[in-house]
Amino acid sequence: MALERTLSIIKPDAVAKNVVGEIYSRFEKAGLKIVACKMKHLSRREAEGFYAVHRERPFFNALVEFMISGPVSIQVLEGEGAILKNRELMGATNPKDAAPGTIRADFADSIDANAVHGSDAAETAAQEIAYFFASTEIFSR
Ligand code: IDP
Repeated sequence: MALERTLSIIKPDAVAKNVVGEIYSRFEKAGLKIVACKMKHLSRREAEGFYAVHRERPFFNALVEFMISGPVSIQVLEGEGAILKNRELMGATNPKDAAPGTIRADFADSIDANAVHGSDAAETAAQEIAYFFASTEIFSR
């Protein structure tokens, strides 16, 4: 498996629940290394730009409102097969469908407030990482 990087966001609901460290710990225990991180309160423009692919979806406005409702923790995770590994740790988009022991099963309240974001493919990972981090802010091994 290839060494990959993926973008992870701990969303406002999980930051408010004070489980940032618990979620970081799950990444590290799964062999993912946090090679960049920052906390940020997204502007409307930043959230709309990040989720531009969903602009035509009925939930777009609610998603943006939620993402700007409080600070988020944004990180780059690096490791073998990091993109899929992070998606497995996260669990299904709707926490009702998320497998037991996944981040969303344990910490998400609803499909809107679902605790975490993770890139879904290599191309989107590269775009999403560049959206939030300069290359000088990423500290690889
Ligand atoms: P993902 O976060 O699991 O990759 P996406 O389909 O990319 O899921 O959707 C992005 C985000 O938009 C989801 O995490 C969720 O917060 C929100 N979302 C997706 N589908 C719905 C929906 O049907 N209703 C409300 N919010 C949704």
